[in-house]
Amino acid sequence: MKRRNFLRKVGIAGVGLPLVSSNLSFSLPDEKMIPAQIPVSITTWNFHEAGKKSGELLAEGKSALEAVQQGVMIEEANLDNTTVGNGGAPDREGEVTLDACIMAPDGNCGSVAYLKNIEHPVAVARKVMEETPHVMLVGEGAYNFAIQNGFKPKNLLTENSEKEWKKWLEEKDYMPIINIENHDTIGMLAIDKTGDVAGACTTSGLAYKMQGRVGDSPIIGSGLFLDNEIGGAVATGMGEEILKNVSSFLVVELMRQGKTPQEACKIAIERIVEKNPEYKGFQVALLALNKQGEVGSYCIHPGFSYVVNSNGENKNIQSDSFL
Ligand code: SD4
Repeated sequence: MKRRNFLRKVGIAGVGLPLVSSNLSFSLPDEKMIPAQIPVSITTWNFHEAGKKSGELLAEGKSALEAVQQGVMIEEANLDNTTVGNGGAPDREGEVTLDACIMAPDGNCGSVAYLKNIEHPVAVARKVMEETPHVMLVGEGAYNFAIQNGFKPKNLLTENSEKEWKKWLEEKDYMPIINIENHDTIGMLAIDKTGDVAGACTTSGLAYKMQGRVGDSPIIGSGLFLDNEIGGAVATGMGEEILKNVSSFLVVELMRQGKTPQEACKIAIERIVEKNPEYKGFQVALLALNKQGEVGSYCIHPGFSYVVNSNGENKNIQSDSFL
């Protein structure tokens, strides 16, 4: 199958494209730059439990690094979430393969990709960061490293995900209704009481992807990037487009140049749109937090929302969109 058709036929299924017309109107707040009180965490989509967990840890005085890791691990363990961790949709061979990364305030980072049978890839990514001289381990090497570090192997393909995959094998054009059936990749950024910024991103990637496919989520600069002096950004959506544009890095660099998180996300989404005339066929959403705790987001299609946790409270906010 030609690449373009593959992206059109399969890609949309896993990347948060809502099956709604692009001119659907939304009631959006006028001011999209959300100032939050520090400590703060922001989380892609409507992952309230993850937001709450990170908020509780931050309130206790835990580090931003700990808060983002523990926060996203909630979704890795959530069997109802078919795009992250345990219960994630498999590739077209029926295997669940996971991608994740984590980044610390000192700029250190760790990542795993194409990791099978381990429920918490973000925890393995953190071990890679802290206990190896490397940034990224993939496939068998990542798995062996996890086992050596005490992680237990686990079958991550749930009955439900297997059933859906078999249905897809028969029909090939079945597309889940995104934002309803799927909850998508979790990316999280946090600022702790000391003002330090950390981030994490974890996913099972595109549903029914080709064997060996790795998206943006474990790639530092694409799925996640931060600079403790500036702030951070995370991405969700069509990984191939995020990779091509190194979008999270771009957002942070734009903030470095003085853009607000909202302006930076908008410019980075516009870059993707400018470069690919087929932008209506996929979703990309970017979410950013600057050092002052200001939050912004922008996406191609309407339908992306995110959770801001500060002051013991979760707020779910609809992102502005290009369409
Ligand atoms: C990927 N970016 O693997 C991920 C998928 C995703 O919302 O974010 N879905 O391409």
